[in-house]
Amino acid sequence: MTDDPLYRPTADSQTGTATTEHAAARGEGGEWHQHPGSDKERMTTAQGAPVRDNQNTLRAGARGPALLEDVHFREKMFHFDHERIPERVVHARGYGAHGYLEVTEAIPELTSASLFQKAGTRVPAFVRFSTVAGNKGSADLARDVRGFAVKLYTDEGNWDIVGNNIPVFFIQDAMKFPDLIHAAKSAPDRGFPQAQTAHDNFWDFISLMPEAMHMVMWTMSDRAIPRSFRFMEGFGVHTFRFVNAEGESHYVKFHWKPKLGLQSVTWDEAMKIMGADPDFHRRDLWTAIQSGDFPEWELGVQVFDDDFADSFDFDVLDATKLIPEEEVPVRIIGRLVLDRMVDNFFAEIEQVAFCTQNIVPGIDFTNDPLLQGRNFSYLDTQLKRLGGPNFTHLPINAPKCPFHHFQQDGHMAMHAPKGRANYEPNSWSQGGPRTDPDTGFRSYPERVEGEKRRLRPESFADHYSQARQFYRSQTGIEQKHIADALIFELSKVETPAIRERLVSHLPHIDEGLAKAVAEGLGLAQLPDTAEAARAPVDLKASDRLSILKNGPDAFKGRKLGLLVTDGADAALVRALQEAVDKAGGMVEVVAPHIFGVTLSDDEELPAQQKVEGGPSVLYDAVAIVVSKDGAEALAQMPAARSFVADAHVHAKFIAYSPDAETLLDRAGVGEPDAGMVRLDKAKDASGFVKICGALRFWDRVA
Ligand code: HDE
Repeated sequence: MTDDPLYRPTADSQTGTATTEHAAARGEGGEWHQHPGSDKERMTTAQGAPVRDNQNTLRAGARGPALLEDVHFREKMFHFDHERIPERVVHARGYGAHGYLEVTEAIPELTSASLFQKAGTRVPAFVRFSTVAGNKGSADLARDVRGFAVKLYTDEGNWDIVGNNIPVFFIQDAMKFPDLIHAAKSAPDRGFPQAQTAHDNFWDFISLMPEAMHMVMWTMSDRAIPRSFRFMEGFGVHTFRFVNAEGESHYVKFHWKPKLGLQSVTWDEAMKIMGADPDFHRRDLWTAIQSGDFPEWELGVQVFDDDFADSFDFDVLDATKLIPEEEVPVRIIGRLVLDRMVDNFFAEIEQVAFCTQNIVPGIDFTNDPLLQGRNFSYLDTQLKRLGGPNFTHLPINAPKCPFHHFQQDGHMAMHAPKGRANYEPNSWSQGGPRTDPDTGFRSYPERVEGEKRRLRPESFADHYSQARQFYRSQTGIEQKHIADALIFELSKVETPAIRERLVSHLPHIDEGLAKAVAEGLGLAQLPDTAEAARAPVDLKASDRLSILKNGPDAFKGRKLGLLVTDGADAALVRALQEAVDKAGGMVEVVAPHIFGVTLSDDEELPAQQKVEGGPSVLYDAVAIVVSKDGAEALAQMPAARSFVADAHVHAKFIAYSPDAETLLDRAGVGEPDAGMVRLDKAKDASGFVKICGALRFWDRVA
């Protein structure tokens, strides 16, 4: 055997006449030996029998029929046939990573949760990000809500904060969830469209559900097309309870704030990214973590009491409402760092089972009817998806603290409890675990009374005021994106009455928005305004609701697409690489050939993308450093022209070497604006990277 990492089939392995003897020692027995990438172990069947030939079935004669007694073949094929489990009914497409939560501020006065007793406490964490509507194989950039589910392995049990990247939800009562999801997913008769809400069923349902209007503003905003998981906020959505050691309770809403600031793509980019790299978000997370650039979020809490809840304009139990940060500031109490990718996608990302019911002493639920319904749904869905009640035995789901109980048996039980007692109380001295009345979980003894009825409280009736507040808190360009998104989506709706019914809600939110959408749809006049259960009121605008008002002003964590050709100015290329590196960003080299180019100093520069596979939509900013001949050649290539034209249309910052002007010209880019920087000298590079911190030159498209 050699150390050659590449497997080359030998004549033997193709004919099956002999197999290579592995020198490695036999397995120790009863253990699954995991040596990532190692070829030193002997291949066996699942039962541990050594395998001689993994290429050919057992046949009667070289050209004869396959034999039923080929147990190796049958076992292998049987297992393959059962490799898939049902995908999640929502949030099927996801990606995740390991990390930790470090508490930066202790809050024992608010909660007895063990992790919050001392600053500096670290607990392991696993996070799964997801899209909601699309199937497992859909694309990352669908216009959709993103799941932001966090499992914290505390020393008093697992605590799951199963949140989203949007702080409110479409519906107020869990009873409506199956309808919402049926309407959003592919139509049952035709099985399309996939991973999008731009179709009749979704807008039919939504236009009949005024309570969804606030959430619709968020999903039509750029929040629904994040640039990456690393640049989006997360929210627990519901109001939860903190309970301290004295049994006192405060209400709490959970927030995750990305250290790198907020950023989204434009819709035109999103559509193109879905073609160029359907895995754009998962690749981004993978690359960042593998390169040691660990994504980080602050954990923040909005804490308030009954007095605030009673005086607030809305019901804090209504998940279609948020509490503006200007009214209850977010207090930062921790940091979440993702620093390790999974070893195995299926074992961890696919099998992780989040349940809103997983809380720990010191945390409790409120009566939010959406949360109450979720507490039933998540456990139920895991049973179906993971095939039995023992999914908590899977390493990704098992607590990392000691756990002892009398639950037993069932499909795939992996624990083998010892001893005679499997019930409690018992009087055996080795009788197993006992409950602890002092430290055991205690529900907050909230007083409840009322008639048993199916009722939506009056306090949930204002469906438009916060939608209006959200819209009016956006910058002009963000408002335009909301209108454009509504026009796009409703233009895919085939039934005119549904389009009009949706537009009839918009005047409650904003007259200008209603007119822009009606005009964009070609409606001759605004339809009659929908009846409102309660007339909307003007609320104070909240800057925290806008992405652009909360963007970063640095290129850290971002990516420059560097388009080069043979003969490109080596000093300039190096200066750009250094400046981006210094800013904490990444450079990806795009060239006419994947081999790369030879720079002006005869040094070779390897490429990461061939120009057809590396469109500018994959980058936050672009630089074009080319020779005169190179520019001429690129100008002949449609992909190179699109690279430039798209970067321009998407308001990106563009740097270019003087020789690139031919290409800019041929790409239809007009007079250079302040977002386009001609790099005459290598030392201009750092200035360019500095202005890239603004991420987009919006003036170009405003
Ligand atoms: Fe979920 N949701 N959901 N959801 N949800 C699921 O559980 C459900 C809601 C969220 O990465 C399912 O394990 C109901 C709000 C995330 O594995 C299911 C209702 C929020 C994930 C389910 C809601 C979420 C899920 C499907 C209305 C934000 C992915 C697979 C009452 C606060 C977790 C699964 C992961 C997944 C039910 C509404 C977030 C069917 C009934 C609101 C991030 O149990």
